[in-house]
Amino acid sequence: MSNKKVLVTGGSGFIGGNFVQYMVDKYPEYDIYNLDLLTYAGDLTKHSSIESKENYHFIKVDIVDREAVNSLFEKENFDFVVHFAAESHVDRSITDPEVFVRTNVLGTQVLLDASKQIDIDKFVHVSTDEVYGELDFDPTNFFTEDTPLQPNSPYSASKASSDLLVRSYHETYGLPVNITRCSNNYGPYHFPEKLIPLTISRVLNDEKVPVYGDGKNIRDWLHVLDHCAAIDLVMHEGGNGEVYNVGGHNERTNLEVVKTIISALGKSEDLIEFVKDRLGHDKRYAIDPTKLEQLGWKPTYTFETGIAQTIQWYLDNKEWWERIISGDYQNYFEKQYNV
Ligand code: NAD
Ligand code: TDX
Repeated sequence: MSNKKVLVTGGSGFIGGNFVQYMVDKYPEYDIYNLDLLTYAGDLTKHSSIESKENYHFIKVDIVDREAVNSLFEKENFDFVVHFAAESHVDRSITDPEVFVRTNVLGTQVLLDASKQIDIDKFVHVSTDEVYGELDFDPTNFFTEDTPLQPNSPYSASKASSDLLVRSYHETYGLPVNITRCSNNYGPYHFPEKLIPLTISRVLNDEKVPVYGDGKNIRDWLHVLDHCAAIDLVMHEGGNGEVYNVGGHNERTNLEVVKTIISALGKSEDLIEFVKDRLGHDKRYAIDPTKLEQLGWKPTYTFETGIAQTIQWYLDNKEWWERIISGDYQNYFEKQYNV
């Protein structure tokens, strides 16, 4: 295989971080560049096992900084851009939408402009099933690539906006692109503001777990490493301009997820606390992944094997998440839940 330069934006976050490690290990002949601003969600310590490898490079840059991004692209002439960098937490977008527009919309546009100045093989835009809005509870209804975009939160609206910009750069300037729309990820290095790591960390500390509304909202869970393999496949084999949904048919209510974790850790369901519902809370997400399966992708984790592996990872890596929940994140958590 030939040498390629791969720019991964947001490579210090949850999914981008897993993807950087996956790529550095799988493609020693590629140069992997992790571009990240290191916001509250970015963490470089997770890369201690790869930081001395010759094919790993880190660059601290804000994707909205046009000058810095342009000069980097002129210097490095990347073959692939895999774009994860974003503000990613729905609850934060409800209290502070502005930074979501700045990073997710403007940042994507800056990267697209820089990409069209060089001869790239592919710009892969990592998006989300949330751009499709919500499904009802009819288990035969799924999001397909043709489902209309109907985002309901400022987060998903900013992601849908960036998807449309990516599409327009393909149609207008002929930029080679793919858009992937994945369901909820979970796994190692998931930031403990999100449901699964929040539940694991709080249950381990014998703290109450806030469940929004009646806990009956449904999410479709995918292990982060299955998502990484999907992106690897799409960047190399995806049809130019195509959108691919990513999901493994693992629908669970939030209450089922929380109860599974509590039971695996041998704790009491008294830890569950029903709190006020999220504003505009989407009822159900569920992905039809047929198009990606036809390209050759198949998930390797079931929810049962994935959640067991993830719980074990949080037990083995207490230091990582304890540091996070003892810092700035704690202030956010107290403000969010008035505790
Ligand atoms: P995350 O919040 O864990 O990580 C985001 C990363 O982007 C962080 O490292 C952060 O420092 C970086 N970043 C933020 N603003 C930046 C800026 N202005 N310039 C450069 N870097 C910046 O997010 P995640 O959960 O890993 O999600 C990654 C991507 O995948 C996002 O685009 C998200 O919309 C998408 N996605 C996430 C999920 C999920 O379940 N987490 C599901 C589907 C799609
Ligand atoms: O404390 C909580 N209690 C609770 O009941 C939190 C944090 C969440 N929830 C509920 C809300 C959702 O129905 O759990 C579900 C999952 O919530 P999050 O972990 O915040 O994920 P979600 O809002 O579904 O969005 C995630 O998946 C799609 C990612 O954060 C997005 O970046 C991705 O696009």
